Amino acid sequence: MTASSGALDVAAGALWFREALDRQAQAALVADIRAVLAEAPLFTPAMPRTAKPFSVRMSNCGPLGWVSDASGYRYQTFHPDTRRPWPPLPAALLALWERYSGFPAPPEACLINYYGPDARMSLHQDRDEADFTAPVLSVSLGDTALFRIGGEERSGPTRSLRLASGDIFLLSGPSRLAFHGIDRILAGTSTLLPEGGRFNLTLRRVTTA
Ligand SMILES: O=C(O)CCC(=O)C(=O)O
Ligand SMILES: [Mn+2]
Repeated sequence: MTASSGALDVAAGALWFREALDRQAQAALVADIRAVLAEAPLFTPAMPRTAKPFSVRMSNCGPLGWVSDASGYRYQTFHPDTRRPWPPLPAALLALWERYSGFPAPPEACLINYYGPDARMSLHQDRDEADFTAPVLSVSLGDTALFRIGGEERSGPTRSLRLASGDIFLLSGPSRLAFHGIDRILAGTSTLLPEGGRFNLTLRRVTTA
């Protein structure tokens, strides 16, 4: 298949694959993520300079992981608390990248976000990577999220989408640097996670291929 077959074109290069993963595939991914988190527990990132804590908790797998603390945003090879290397990328995530990314080189990082019922993520661009020709591939698991997406200008128009469990979203091409964020989580909309809330996984290239 081509990268865009079956996708809803939200904007040029912003591709929404609704219900890409069935319940069994979602549950298998959750098991993979729980195994990662047993080695690399969720941590609470903080804003650069102000050190204000994020409402989203995070971890990573793959050779590199994204972290944020008072000294800034960056990718690094190890967990900020345990100092141990990030666990490897599960095979199922590598397979999703191969199927949906349209990019020849494998992902180097998977950022794992966990949103409790009150977590949100303000409007931002993903721009800590060296190569914007590679897409960012996002997988949603658990409660539905109100996702906001605009263009390359922070002040430009935005639209709001409901990302549900099993949806895949690709920020690629002209939308690779689109502003986006999570306004809120719709608690109780999924039974996938017994504890409630939402995992979002984003697969990224970090270096130039
Ligand atoms: O949770 C989401 O769907 C988006 C996450 C995101 O934008 C990020 O981690 O950079
Ligand atoms: Mn992002």
